[in-house]
Amino acid sequence: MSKTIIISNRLPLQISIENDHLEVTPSVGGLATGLKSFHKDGDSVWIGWPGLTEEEIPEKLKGEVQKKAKDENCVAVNLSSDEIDGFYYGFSNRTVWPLFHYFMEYTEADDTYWKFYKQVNQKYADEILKYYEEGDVIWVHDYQLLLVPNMVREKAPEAVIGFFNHIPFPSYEVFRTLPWRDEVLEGVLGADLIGFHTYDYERHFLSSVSRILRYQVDFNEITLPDRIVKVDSFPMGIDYKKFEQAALDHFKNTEDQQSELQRRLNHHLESTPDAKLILSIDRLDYTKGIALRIRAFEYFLDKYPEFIEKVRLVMLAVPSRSNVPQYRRLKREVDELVGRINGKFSTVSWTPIWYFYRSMPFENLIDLYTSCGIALLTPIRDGMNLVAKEYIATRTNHTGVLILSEMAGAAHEMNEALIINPNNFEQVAQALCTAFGMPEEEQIQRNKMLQKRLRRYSVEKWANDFMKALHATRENRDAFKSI
Ligand code: GDG
Repeated sequence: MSKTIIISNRLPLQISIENDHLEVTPSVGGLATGLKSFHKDGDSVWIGWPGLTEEEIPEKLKGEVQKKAKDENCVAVNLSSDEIDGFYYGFSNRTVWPLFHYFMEYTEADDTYWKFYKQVNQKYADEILKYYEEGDVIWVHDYQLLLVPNMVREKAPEAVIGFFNHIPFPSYEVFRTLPWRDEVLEGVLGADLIGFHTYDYERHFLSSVSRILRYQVDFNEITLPDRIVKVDSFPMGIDYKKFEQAALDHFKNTEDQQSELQRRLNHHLESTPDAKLILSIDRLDYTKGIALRIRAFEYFLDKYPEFIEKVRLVMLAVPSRSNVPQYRRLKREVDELVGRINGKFSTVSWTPIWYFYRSMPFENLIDLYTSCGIALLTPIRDGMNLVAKEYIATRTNHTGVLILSEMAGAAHEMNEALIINPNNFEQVAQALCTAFGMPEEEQIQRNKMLQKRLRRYSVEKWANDFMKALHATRENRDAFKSI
């Protein structure tokens, strides 16, 4: 029977060593969270890195890692610490990530990183080929594996291969600056179907293909000498029911079943009339606009001091890529900003920002989503932003206001949110005032519309739509051959 082979840089599980034995925990992050339910329900194998380098795994536990992965229908790719440095922290996160998010000043062009990127992409491709059988469908994910589709195609020309890019694809003027632009485009074009979150990213990709490689592009099809490649947008959804149910269960908790975090959140809400909590959740990443958000919050408190002691920004920043200098600098900047603003506005009974620099268990995430009447998500660039969708899914009484940056892919589908430009502090402050004053009926009306859409375009539908379109390319290929 044919199966789906999913490939992403990281597995949906993270393996670590605790007291000489292996611990398995779920991975945090958009892709893992989104695809997990698709993987769980279907006949698929997931290939990726489990989170430990070859050097970190003691000899006697090596077989055990593969076994733990296999229990979850996963295959662990072995990577050395040099490979992780050059491929992951290097080319993926110092070259592609900043460039694709328009941070050109952070983008490094380093031959060694590129060499590792090719080497590791080949490792993933070889791993796929070990498991690939005729009739299988291969689904490659994200910017760390841009060369994999063509590497697989070279050895398995008949394979049906899909590629999905979870981050933005930049405009041609930005993409063209990459020294290895031809190789990267040719790598992705090994796929039969290439998917993006939005039409804009799709358009940017097509324009780069036509202007750099000079292939013929008709609407959303690229004609290669031997094949046609289809490009389309598939906005990724969430496991709506899971978030909705978690929120419903959360409200059933009796007081002694509540988490310490929930009790603290309740305390703030109960101790001040008209109090509101403003939530933000992101990986600590310069693309997420965390520092801008804190500055905009300062602007808001300066301009509208009547909100002092009434409002609190609850900010969860999940540690990420701390081996990359810009992330370490951002951590310092955020620490300083939070300290300065808390110092500036705090009163004896109140601090304006609650800042958590850690990853929280899912239950606490639900505590935050359900307790905060406003969510303020201000990325400078974001492929989609699943947090925005999760926040709306957990608002089971339909109240709450989402303030969302227009630079997030999610803004295209979430018109009922208050859409802002994160660089415009005045606009952010106005949106916060609007959110505070928004009548409950209006909140309910907006959220019901958002919820209806999110429920329909769930992650399951996203994966099925992509898969359906990928299967259809097989038929198109046969038609192309018969011309
Ligand atoms: C990339 C793209 C695109 C966060 N903190 C915790 C936690 N999370 C979960 C959230 C959410 C996910 O992580 C974050 O997803 P995002 O989409 O917001 O962001 P990225 O990680 O940057 O994801 C992004 C995505 O891929 C999918 O294509 O939307 O644009 O950058 O699901 O719930 N989960 C837990 N504890 C935390 O502390 N358990």
